[in-house]
Amino acid sequence: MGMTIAQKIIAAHLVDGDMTPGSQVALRIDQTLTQDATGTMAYLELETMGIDRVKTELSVAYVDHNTLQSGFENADDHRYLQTVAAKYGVHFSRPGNGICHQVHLERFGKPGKTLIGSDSHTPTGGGIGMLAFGAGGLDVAVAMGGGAYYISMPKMFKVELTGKLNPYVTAKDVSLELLRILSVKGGVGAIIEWGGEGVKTLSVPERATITNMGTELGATTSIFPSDETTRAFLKAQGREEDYTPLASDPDAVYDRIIPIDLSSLKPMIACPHSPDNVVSVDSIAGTKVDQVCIGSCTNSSLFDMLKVAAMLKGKNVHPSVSLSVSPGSKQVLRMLADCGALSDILASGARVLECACGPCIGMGFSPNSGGVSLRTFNRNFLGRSGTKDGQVYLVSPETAVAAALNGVITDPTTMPPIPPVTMPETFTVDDSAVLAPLPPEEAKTAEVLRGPNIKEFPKSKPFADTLSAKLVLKVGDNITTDHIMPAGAKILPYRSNIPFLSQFCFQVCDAEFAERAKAAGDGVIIGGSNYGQGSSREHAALVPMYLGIRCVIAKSFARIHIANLINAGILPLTFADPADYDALEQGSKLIFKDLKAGIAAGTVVMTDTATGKEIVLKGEFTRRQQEILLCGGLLNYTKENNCWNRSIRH
Ligand code: MIC
Ligand code: SF4
Repeated sequence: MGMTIAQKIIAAHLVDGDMTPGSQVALRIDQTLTQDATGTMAYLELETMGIDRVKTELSVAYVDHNTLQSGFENADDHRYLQTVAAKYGVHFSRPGNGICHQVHLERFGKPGKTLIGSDSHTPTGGGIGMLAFGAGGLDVAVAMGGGAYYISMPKMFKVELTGKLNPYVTAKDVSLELLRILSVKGGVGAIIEWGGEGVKTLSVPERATITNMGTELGATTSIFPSDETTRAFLKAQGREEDYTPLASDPDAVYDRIIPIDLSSLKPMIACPHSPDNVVSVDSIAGTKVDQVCIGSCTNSSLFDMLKVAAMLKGKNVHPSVSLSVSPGSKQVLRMLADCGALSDILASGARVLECACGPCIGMGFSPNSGGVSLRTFNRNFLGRSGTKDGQVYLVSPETAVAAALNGVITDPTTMPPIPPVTMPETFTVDDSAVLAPLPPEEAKTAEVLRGPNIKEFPKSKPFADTLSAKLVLKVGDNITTDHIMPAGAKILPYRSNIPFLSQFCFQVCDAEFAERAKAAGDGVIIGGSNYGQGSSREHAALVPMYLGIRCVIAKSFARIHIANLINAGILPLTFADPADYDALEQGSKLIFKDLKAGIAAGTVVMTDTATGKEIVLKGEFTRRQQEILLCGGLLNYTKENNCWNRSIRH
């Protein structure tokens, strides 16, 4: 039987397991990336593993999230990351060089290779045919140490593209349309492959926008074929030798095929507060807009920025709109400057921000109270912008500019035409902001510099056979990691300080949660479906663990978050009968008996002392996951078993 692209890459990297959907596979990882907000934890974890140097083909540490430096904290963390990277054999991309996913695509990604990154949008690399996964920091640390990456073998979905996008209809609209069709949980457990005749009409940056937003579908990852368009992109980046063609076999079998006719699409918009709350732009045209933000790892390529500049050229931003533009990388910014497009953007009245995540993660540029903000980003979760009652909509760069010029939501197809934007034959290549690691001999004596912002890693405890715990929080469906552990300018600098962070846990849903959880001792959280969707931040597991949470029971979990819970030694269980969710009340005392046998058997029985009812819970853990849970988390397990050496690279 023929294979899909993803199956071919998995087969070529399989260290352990069989490729039947749902069973565990262990993959050899060629490349890793970290960013600063998750990276400090990942390198602290790497340091405890007792290895001298990373064992991947390439590892890169980016600084792109925490670039405000409103106190010593970020600057200290940057210095830690720079020195730890130099010592352990990791390349360091300096602050200002750009957003990790954009820079990695431009300078390092390779078709056919595996990549894991401590950021959920790592699948952006699928735009050039990489098999790229978002993961928790600890999984990335283990991969840097040469250990395998474990996933449950995904199902294969294919989006069959036909036709060609019309002017002012974009790759972002394709992503939004798929979110409309599938919802934020529609991709869970699946890899989404993009195929069909329509693929060749899409440039690499357009493909990368689409694979980037596969994360919002909950997909394990997304991938495009590697073809002549990929070759041309790599050649223009001065690295044609990294090209390998990749295609699925004609008789490859997919679990689901979703047809999309590119010619029939319209500009789309995701309304507050979920990326799948999608309607067509024309259906809400005329809504007043206060702010427009262009950038983020989804839409900050040169291709996007040139279209933005062409639309803004000779015009002025509407007086009631504040427009920000953040180019995705130094390469993009320099090329905009060199061709004069930057001048067109500046002349329009836009505020040009640093090449970083910026407003996407609430690092500045929060909207006014109740303000309507149109953003070319990938997430519009409640409160993420830094303004709790801000109304954030997700759009393409073209729809964003149309609103910035008119002051109201505007269907961009009604705007005057712009000349077509083509990909350059040569990009400006300047890797001077990527610092190479020290040679091994020098690295041995090099010092890693740590500031007072870096606090001790919290310790988890192994499970006893009986657990008596309080139900400290009950929440509904689609709880995001932004609810569990918010980010933003006020909190993000403390990503290496779990005790400080803990006071903000679940603050968006329940301001008293942290105090209540601490007072309860051992605690349990009850969630609805798709619990933990969104980011890869392991802080959304480490902080609850620090606050005493031992178990999360939900209707279903998001992929990266469930892995992070297990890694942190928190037991994730689902209801055998989802109706049991309704009967549980916050404040109840819950008793779990025969836990060890239950974890091994995949069924745990819990008594709700408020009603006396016995509730059956499920947790189908692999042998390795059972051992991790029983050790009290991956770090304990890895130390006890010296196991990154077990699943070492072949
Ligand atoms: C995000 O977009 O939510 C982030 C910030 O990039 C996160 C990582 C983090 O929380 O540091 C992600 O997507 O994984
Ligand atoms: Fe940065 Fe936003 Fe992309 Fe996350 S989604 S990596 S915060 S730009």
